[in-house]
Amino acid sequence: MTTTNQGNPDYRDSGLVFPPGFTFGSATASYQVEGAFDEDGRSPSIWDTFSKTPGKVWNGDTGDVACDHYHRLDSDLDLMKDLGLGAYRFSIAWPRIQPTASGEVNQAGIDFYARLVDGLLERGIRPVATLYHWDLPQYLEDAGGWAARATTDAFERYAKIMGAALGDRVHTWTTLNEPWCSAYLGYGQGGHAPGRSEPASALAAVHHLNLAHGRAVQALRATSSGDPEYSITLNFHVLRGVGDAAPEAMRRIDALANRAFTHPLLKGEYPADLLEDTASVTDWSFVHEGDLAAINQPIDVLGVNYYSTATVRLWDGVSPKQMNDGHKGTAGGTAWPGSDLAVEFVEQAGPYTAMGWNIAPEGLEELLVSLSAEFPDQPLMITENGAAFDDVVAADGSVPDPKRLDYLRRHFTAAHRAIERGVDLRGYFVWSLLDNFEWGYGYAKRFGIVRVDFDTLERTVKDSGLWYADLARTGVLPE
Ligand code: IFM
Repeated sequence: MTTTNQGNPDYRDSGLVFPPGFTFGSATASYQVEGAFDEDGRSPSIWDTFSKTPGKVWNGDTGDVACDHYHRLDSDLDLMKDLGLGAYRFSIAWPRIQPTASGEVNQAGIDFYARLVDGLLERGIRPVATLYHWDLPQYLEDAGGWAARATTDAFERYAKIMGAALGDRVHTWTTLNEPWCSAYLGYGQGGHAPGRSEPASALAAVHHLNLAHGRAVQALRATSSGDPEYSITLNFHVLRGVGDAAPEAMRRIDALANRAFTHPLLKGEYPADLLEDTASVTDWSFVHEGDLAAINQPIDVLGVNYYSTATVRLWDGVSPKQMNDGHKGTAGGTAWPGSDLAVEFVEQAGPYTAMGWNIAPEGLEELLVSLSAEFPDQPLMITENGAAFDDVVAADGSVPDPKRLDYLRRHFTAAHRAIERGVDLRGYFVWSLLDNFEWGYGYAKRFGIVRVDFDTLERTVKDSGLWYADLARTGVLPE
């Protein structure tokens, strides 16, 4: 690795050389891009239900059509090849695979993902498949969702099916994407599907998601006939604190948001302070004997999603603010209505992306270095990083997006600095390949390095996509 101008305080380096074999990929998720919501046997997920509930998603947008990726698979695969991607991270829609409560397998669903995986391999792109990126079959939510232990049994059965179907060809299995969001936004804060605001259910969901991961890794290992790698993707809170009690505020959120996942997954235990902090909400009796050993499976890579930092302050009892994932300058938070755990997420200094998230590449370097210090034998992979901005199409049809390009340059610089500091970072997936359905924000927020015109569904590679193609081909951070 060599650097030309390392040390630029703005993290705006160029000429940095990434290590040989470093993976340059891009990512999407099923509900955000596929569309074809009721085709070939797919049944509704919690996001179909949620997005069709008035007032839940901006503009009433849904994933019914999304990017129509389901019908445009071949041309999207060609696009990935043109961009020089080394790997593509996608997710599998569980309701396509097991559309009914009987659990019967829908072959048409398997066939779609087999075509996707084969199409990637034909083009020399490694398939990185996530089993769960938030589209829980609605029938499972009706039976209790992630607050119910039975959902982990169902997930294990689903993992077995996918291991047997694609485990000869998938390069990396990822069990879950961002279980923090599934548990806390879905069952605590309520801004994501299924939209429940039940603190005790959110903590039960944390445990059941952790358990589902451990069981799925074992199920995938037992059924995959190839030699895939195993992983999970977490979204970390890189914390700053304000006020006299800043260390305490940071400790509480670190326990809830970070260590509630890393410690059971990688150490086989829940942090004692997490159990103490949440004692008024739950007694954690949903943790059964043997669960922690089941959760603590060796994984080949830990997926790291990073967008921005979060600044917290202990609630002073005067101005309780419900934490949410759209508050200006925050990276999201955790709602604990009615509990004494309240920590406010306070506004941070800009600049901001169109999500209102602060741009802080140094937080990525800090996160990678701290994870590597705490888990020295655990290789890391950035499974999501990217930015939403309000793009403007130029008169010639091109999409100049200098702010996204600058954001990416600064975060790739941060990743490179972490590597130089000894972090075993294996690759980087830009979020996202395509503009897509951004959950509660519908189609209002564009994260793609490829623009999607949501009227015509036409794709246009943005300037950031052209820049990324250069990086992916050469392994050198371009000018
Ligand atoms: O679009 C999401 C993705 O589904 C999960 N991680 C964060 C992205 C941007 O909000």
